[in-house]
Amino acid sequence: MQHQQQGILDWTKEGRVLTVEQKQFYRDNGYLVVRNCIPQHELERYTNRFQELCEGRNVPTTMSIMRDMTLKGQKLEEKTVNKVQDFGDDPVLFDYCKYLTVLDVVRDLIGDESSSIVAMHTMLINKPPDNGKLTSRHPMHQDMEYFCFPPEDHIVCAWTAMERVNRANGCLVVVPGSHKGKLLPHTYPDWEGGVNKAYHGIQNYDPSMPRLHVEMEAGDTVFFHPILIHGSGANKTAGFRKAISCHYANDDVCRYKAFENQNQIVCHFHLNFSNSVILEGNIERRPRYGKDRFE
Ligand SMILES: O=C(O)CCC(=O)C(=O)O
Repeated sequence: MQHQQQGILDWTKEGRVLTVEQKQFYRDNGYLVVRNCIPQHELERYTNRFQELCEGRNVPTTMSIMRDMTLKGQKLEEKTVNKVQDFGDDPVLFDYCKYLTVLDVVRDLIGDESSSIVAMHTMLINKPPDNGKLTSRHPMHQDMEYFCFPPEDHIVCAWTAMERVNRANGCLVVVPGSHKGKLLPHTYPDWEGGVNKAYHGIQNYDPSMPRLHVEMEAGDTVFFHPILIHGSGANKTAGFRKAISCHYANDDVCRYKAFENQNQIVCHFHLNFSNSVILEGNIERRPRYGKDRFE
């Protein structure tokens, strides 16, 4: 991790909520599972709100609701929607990004007590039962493919299981330690049944790399580095597999850089802290070539 030497990330120091061992596990493996981060009643609020969004109720104009590619043209409903993206203007779903049990871990991993943290990218990923085409698979990729606000070590994703996730319903799969490598070239995989929009995968991915299925209970959260190679398998069960996620960046360190590809995302949500209490979270969109955050 290149910025370690700058002293911002001190892996030898106990965090606010993480132990030195947990921090070092993240440093060495590029991911960390924290059990019981989000309580069941909150997960139920997010699930209910997702179901409302699928019915088209009070959908913020800034939000994208995406259908599985094999179900294009079909009515929006829980079994056709595979992703809700950019929920910064949704008061219920955005509560997830402000949840302090998550934010405390985020600050331990990409900053410190006084760091200013921004929520950069938000998703609720729904895997309906696979319809036989395996389109619920997510190819192995690195999230930095989509982001243009380095340095990577000051970005982290929090991904919370909204129900039990395991191999059968398509839990996350990670390649431990792969965050120590570089951002690799990505493309759409050449899969027979097709692949969902923007589900890019690493070109010439070597499937023999040792990988791990991250099985978790509802409310457990995996935090992972944006260079970590990860993906998820098909949901082969009859139930849904939902997860909610937010990518955070340390706003004191990360800066937008010139666009290299059009997939990169430009919008972020400020989280203002005062003694660890969130005062407000509001969406702020920057023009593609915004000035002050530009390198
Ligand atoms: O939730 C999933 O199945 C995969 C999500 C993911 O890897 C991503 O959106 O980057």
